[in-house]
Amino acid sequence: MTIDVATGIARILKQEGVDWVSTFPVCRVNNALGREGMTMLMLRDDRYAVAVADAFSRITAGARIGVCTFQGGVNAAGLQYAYAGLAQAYEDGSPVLCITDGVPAGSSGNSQFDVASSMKTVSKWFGYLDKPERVPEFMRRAFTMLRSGRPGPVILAIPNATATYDETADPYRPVKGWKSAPDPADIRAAVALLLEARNPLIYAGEGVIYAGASGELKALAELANVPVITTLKAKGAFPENHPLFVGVRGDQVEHFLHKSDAILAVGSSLSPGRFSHRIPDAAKKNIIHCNVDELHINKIYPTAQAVIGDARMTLQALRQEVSDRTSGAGRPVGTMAAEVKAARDKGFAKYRELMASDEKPINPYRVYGDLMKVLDLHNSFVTHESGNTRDQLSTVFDTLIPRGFLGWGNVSTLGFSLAAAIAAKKASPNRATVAVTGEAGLGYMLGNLEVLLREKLGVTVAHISNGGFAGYGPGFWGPGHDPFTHAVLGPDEVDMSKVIGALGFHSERVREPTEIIPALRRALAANASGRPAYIEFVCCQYPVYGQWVGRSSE
Ligand SMILES: Cc1ncc(C[n+]2csc(CCOP(=O)(O)OP(=O)(O)O)c2C)c(N)n1
Ligand SMILES: [Mg+2]
Repeated sequence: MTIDVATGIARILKQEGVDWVSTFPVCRVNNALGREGMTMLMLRDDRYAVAVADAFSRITAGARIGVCTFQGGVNAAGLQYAYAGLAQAYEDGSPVLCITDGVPAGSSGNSQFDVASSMKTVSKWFGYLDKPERVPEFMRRAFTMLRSGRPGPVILAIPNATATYDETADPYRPVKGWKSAPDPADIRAAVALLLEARNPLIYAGEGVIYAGASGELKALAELANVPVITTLKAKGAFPENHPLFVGVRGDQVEHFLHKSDAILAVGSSLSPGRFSHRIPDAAKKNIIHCNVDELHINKIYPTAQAVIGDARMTLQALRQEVSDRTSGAGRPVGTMAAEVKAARDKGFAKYRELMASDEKPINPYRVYGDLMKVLDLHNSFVTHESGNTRDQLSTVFDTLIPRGFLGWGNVSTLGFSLAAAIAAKKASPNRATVAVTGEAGLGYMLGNLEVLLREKLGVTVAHISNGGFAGYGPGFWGPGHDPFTHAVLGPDEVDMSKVIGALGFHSERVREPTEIIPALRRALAANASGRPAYIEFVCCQYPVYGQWVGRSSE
């Protein structure tokens, strides 16, 4: 059977379990995708097309691969605009499949912008389909990379979507994805270091979520009786009401990081970026680094013991070894849980007060505290924006299930929260879904709000409206950090609830702390019938939150 390239791609995507594709037009594979019955989720810009698919891969932990298409080729306007989304997906290691038009044969070198070299810097693989009959080969290779090893985006450029090939010559079989188990000798050495440590600490990264290893993480932590911190991107990998959970950031995290003499890092690159901790006195600690990718070993800090392999198999093997060495008893329980509780109580004291605050304008922590009261934390999705909402929520928001909260952003590209919320609704349509944003994030998402109405996506956008760009405090405000690039029109000048209400959202503006819970309930009720909601919480400027250890505030 002779078919065209675009139809071949559409059929293979269906074989791979893909039933919708996010897009911004034009891309020459789109019509075939539509003809083959693929649901096309059309966003309002190319960056969002990438970000929604990217977020879908993150939220489903790669179990369902997000796929997007956007314009490329000689007129690569879409691709150039999508670059921000691609760079973020690459930075955060998200297994998203991106399909774009390729520069046709005979047209290379015509434009100023070099597609191939730019795409190579933001992808695990950039494949240029130079012959139509290579469709099955390229798709096989793409899905192998998307489902194996360290996650990252794959970009396929299709220079001629209507060229034909024989579909029966190389029949496509779906790709499973492969994992590797760690070397048993490394497991033994790692557990020896762990058991001889006086103050070990588990540092869990997003690899735990991608490996579906939250249960194994909990089992190891409990048997070895080791406290746990998670990275921003792994928030929720460990239940945050567990007696061994220390936090993502805050004074208690600082305390345990400083105190530790061994760090068991699992599924984290341990890269001290803009939104993660440094390991204090790293040279004096034994760092046991469990990772799927050898490129992270000895990357920043000296690795005392590496364990390379899948996080789930690694955690299973570590737990078994701890059990074998301790005749099933694990490390003595001692007072660890009490110590964690005391440190958390101390670290949280001021935030707990703020979460009950009656002050006006509303303290943002009151919104977060009330949000936790309204949501079923076992069946909801919350995400943050770049700026104070990230820093505050990652300090206090209790996450009880993996991906009940999506932390994101090794670099944090404003506007991603709405894309994440759209993807969360696609992944779990019955889950209450809330994106918490400041005004900068809101500005980036305004154009895409129509998508929620058109697609009947019951998402709530909760706006912490404080009339200024805060960003990276402390001291960002007014005469503080960036005095000339701070103030924007705030709630006294513009009523955003009217603006967004006129679009068709259920919208409210809340000034009274006592109105937060009723307003959230009304928004979630509107969401349940497929209507998106926007609530503007008129808040004070309050740049207070847990710090990243070892990073001076800028
Ligand atoms: C694409 C992009 N450009 C610039 C930044 C830098 N940045 C981080 S937060 C921020 C302003 C945030 O202000 P707002 O949304 O009002 O949040 P607030 O902190 O006030 O709650 C800026 C400009 C970014 N994160 N992403
Ligand atoms: Mg603001």
